[in-house]
Amino acid sequence: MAANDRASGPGRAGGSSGADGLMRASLSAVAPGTALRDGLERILRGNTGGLIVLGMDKTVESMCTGGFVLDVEFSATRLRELCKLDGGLVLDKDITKIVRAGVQLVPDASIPTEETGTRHRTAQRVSIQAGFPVVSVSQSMRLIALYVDGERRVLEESAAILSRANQALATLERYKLRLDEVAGTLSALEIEDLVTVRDVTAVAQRLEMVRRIATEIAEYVVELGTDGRLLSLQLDELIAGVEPERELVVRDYVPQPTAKRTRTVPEALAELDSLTHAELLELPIVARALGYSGSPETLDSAVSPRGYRLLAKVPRLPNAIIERLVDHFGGLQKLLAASVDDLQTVDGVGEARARSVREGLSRLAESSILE
Ligand code: 3AT
Ligand code: 3AT
Ligand code: MN
Repeated sequence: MAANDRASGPGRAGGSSGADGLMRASLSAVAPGTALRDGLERILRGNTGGLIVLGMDKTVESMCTGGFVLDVEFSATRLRELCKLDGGLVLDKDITKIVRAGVQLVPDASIPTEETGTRHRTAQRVSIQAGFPVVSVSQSMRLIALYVDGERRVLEESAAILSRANQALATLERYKLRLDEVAGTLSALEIEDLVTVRDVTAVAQRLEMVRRIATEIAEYVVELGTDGRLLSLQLDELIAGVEPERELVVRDYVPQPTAKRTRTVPEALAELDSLTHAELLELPIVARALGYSGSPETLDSAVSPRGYRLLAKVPRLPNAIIERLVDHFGGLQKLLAASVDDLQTVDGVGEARARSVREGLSRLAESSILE
């Protein structure tokens, strides 16, 4: 039996959607540590082949001819034994049962496929026609391939994936150091009210770069299954707080709407997300994504933060209160100048909280200047 009999059908994965989401969910279903992957490796070692459809419905049913109708619990060893039969196997979409074995699959022959070999041509076509992932284990080429909606991914050995993932992790570490630097500079400039669009843009740019390389590593983590546990821990540690920080920077600096241009926080976040890699390297383009005019002079113009990002660093301050403080004072400088009494005029801020905000901001001011 598999070391880890986790049944994790692609149909189950939540969160992501669309074709990418299905590919990710399917990669996760065949990742090391799953019973399915264990079964596939057994087929490979046994030097037989396999054609396995990961889901059953009317469409799949109509493609099945011959073979046997089964209703047995899925296990790696059963998968391997049943693949000794000629023909394909059909599992339920949660990979808990084997429902057909030894079937000849007859997908629509008009569906284009660039594969050669009847097994792989069939796998690709079935994945398109049925919409379920299909796995082929090639006997002649000794490899496992996953087909999702016609797209083919060869499953690699963990060692190969890990070596690429570790390179990406080293890059992430470098990016993160640089991000911490520019974010620290921004805090110091905010305290002294000396921020320019350039400083903000540099932080937004670095946040985006960190986020992108982290997404890449997260995909390796999915593909690695249980072999990616350490990688996953390292990733989580490196990117803790990055996603909230990104939103806080945008909330602090998205320009006030004017007649000429308006940009909401979600719009700015989406714009940043949609920049190409080349665009991300150009500060004026990043500034434009944030909602500023993209002209080179804009980069040197002065801006002031609303205060969300620094208030978020004050311990135990609920979001609702942060919101009210920013609404009431309208900017970080006014907040920094506010006395305990001034702070108390805000709804929901009593004396104790006013003191803790006052102290929190003073501490931030001191530590930022020291940097
Ligand atoms: P053997 O008695 O093992 O030769 P079989 O009926 O068990 O015949 P297999 O399923 O093992 O056949 O298939 C063997 C090869 O026959 C695989 C493929 O290259 C070829 N083949 C089977 N069906 C087709 C088809 N519809 N069109 C082209 N080639 C086919
Ligand atoms: P290998 O790389 O040789 O494993 P292939 O694409 O060359 O795959 P073959 O034509 O050699 O495939 O066929 C190998 C086996 O694949 C034969 C049969 O057991 C299975 N197979 C091929 N086509 C189908 C199909 N339409 N439905 C079920 N099983 C199939
Ligand atoms: Mn062959």
